[in-house]
Amino acid sequence: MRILVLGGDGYLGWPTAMYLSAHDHDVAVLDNFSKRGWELELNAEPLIPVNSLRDRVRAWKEVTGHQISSFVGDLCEYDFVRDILREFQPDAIVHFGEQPSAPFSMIDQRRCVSTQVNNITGTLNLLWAMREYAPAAHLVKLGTMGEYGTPNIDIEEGFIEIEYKGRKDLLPYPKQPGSFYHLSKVHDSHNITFACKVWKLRSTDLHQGVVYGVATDETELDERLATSFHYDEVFGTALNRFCVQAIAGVPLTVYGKGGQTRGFLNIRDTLRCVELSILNPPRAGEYRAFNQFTQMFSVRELAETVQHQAQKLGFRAAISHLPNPRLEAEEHYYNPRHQKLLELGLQPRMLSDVLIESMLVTIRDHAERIRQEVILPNVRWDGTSEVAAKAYVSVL
Ligand code: NAD
Ligand code: USQ
Repeated sequence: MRILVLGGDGYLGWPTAMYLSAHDHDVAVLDNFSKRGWELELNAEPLIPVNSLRDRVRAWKEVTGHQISSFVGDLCEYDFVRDILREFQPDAIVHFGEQPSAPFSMIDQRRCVSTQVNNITGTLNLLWAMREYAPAAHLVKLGTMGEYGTPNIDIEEGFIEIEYKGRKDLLPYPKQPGSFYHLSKVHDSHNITFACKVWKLRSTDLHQGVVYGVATDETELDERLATSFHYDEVFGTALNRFCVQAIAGVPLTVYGKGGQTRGFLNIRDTLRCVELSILNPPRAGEYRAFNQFTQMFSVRELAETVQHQAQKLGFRAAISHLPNPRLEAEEHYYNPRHQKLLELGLQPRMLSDVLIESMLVTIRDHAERIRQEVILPNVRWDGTSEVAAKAYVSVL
């Protein structure tokens, strides 16, 4: 199949592009390197050095013989998006190309607005370009479990059957997102649903949980193929951060009570879920949602698991309960369904001692690059993070 991976320079986009290319698909990546700009702006570089996209594409060809094409440009430029779809004629489009961080969207007015403008405009441009030049293509869109929030009832996969005053309907599951970033995904979901309805496009909205992991089969082929692994407070996610903190000797940063429970998955399962979605497309006009995670943990449990493993390697890995910079429930009911990808054949890789140990060992190999000043949280959900944002900029 011809597959276009948007955001193909990112943490998930680059490994996905390699994985699909290794599985004999004709793959192109698109990116505008905005993430590399945000990293500079916040002085938060990935732990493992990341080569330029051009060098990674070249190394991939050298190592495997497979070609990945690359397009450099902004999804917010409509003419660019339209030209690429007209030229590449994808069968499937995997859309990772958005600003992915909740804390980034909460730093200040500028980052909030730019997150929503970037994410929503890019996706709308894509939908219009698909309508014009690739109406049969399958849009596999990366959304988030965070669209649902943490309601006190079970979470369904996208839709819930409701009986009200004697009548029944299957309706979109209520959304209670927890940041302006998560809200951008809700807006995307609504726009995609509508475009599928009116233009008979087809889309799978992957409501993905928090991803962890530093390596995939393909990144392990050659160090030049490494992906962008973050541990800073803005772009790093919980388990990845805890592993780096354990190695750095920084007490693991559990926010508040740590009872916040989320769905998690290994980065290798992200790739497989995307592949399964592509191989089993929806019909024309169909918008469907899959909840994409394999296990649930509270933040406290995760920290204790990392602590246990790190101590076996001789690291103390204390745990600290910091005042929570976010506004979120710290103890709550959480029971989301996640059957649809399992029904398509997903065989989850569970978080194991061996897996955490291998992450810790990889991180230990790069320990000299860990910068402690980017670890502690400064971004606050109450809108008072401006000082922190200015402090970041003054570092430049
Ligand atoms: P990432 O920032 O590493 O990758 C996103 C890529 O998109 C970056 O390379 C960036 O330069 C590019 N991009 C952003 N805006 C663009 C634009 N307007 N035009 C062209 N390229 C643009 O993020 P990631 O962690 O790989 O996440 C990928 C996607 O998956 C995001 O949409 C994110 O919201 C979603 N997601 C991530 C996780 C996770 O834990 N990492 C979990 C759930 C969902
Ligand atoms: N948390 C801590 N300590 C930390 C970091 C996080 O306690 O050092 C807590 C947060 O308060 C939150 C939970 O861990 O309750 C998850 O936070 P996170 O930073 O790991 O993940 P989140 O901000 O939710 O965002 C990440 C990705 C995003 C994706 C989302 C999936 O960055 O792209 O959409 O996970 S989900 O969480 O299911 O919405």
